[in-house]
Amino acid sequence: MEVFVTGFEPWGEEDYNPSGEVAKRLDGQVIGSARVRGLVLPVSYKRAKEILINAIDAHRPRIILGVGLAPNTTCIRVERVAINVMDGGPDVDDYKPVDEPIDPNGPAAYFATIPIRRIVEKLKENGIPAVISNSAGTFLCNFVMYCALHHVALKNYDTRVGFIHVPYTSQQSARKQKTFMGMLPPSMPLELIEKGIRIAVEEIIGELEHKHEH
Ligand code: PCA
Repeated sequence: MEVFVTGFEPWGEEDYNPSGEVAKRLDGQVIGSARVRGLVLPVSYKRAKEILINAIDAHRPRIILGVGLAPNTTCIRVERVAINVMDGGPDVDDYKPVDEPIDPNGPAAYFATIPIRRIVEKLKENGIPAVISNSAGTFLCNFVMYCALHHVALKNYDTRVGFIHVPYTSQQSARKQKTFMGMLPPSMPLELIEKGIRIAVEEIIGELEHKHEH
């Protein structure tokens, strides 16, 4: 089976995006019975959607795991839900939607179709701080998660979709000038972020294969 791991390019004030780095690192890797295709998306509503949907139709992945950077977040956040709202920007094409629906005919929200609680537990067992998050925001990360869930629903594809927010890398935090309460922002080594995403993919595959056996 094929697994998409998507990440993002840098945008705005962020000159480095760990999510895109992880997608690049995992591209071509084999995890269990799956081969990973890493996609690095631009932080552009229009272009990210086109690239993502074309890739889904071309490759019909069994799993799509989106990854994005959440600046100033303290740990890995496994997202529960994507909402039909665009309310953040500007993106890199200078588009700044306010309270716009992603699809006026789409449902208000979709739940992730990956085992979010099992992933969080597994990450913590491996010493990686992680929580379930009940909001992926209203910018590109929520958008990509919604677009993927909406597209596979419309096309009736048998594809699991989820999204994970990651913190700054340690090196990225060490480069920051601005301090928050006199400190640098929370961070995680890139290797640990990558390991966390691998574990999430393993859990999703594990659940699918377990389902198959019964
Ligand atoms: N994080 C942003 C968009 C791109 C990224 O990596 C977000 O959380 O929406």
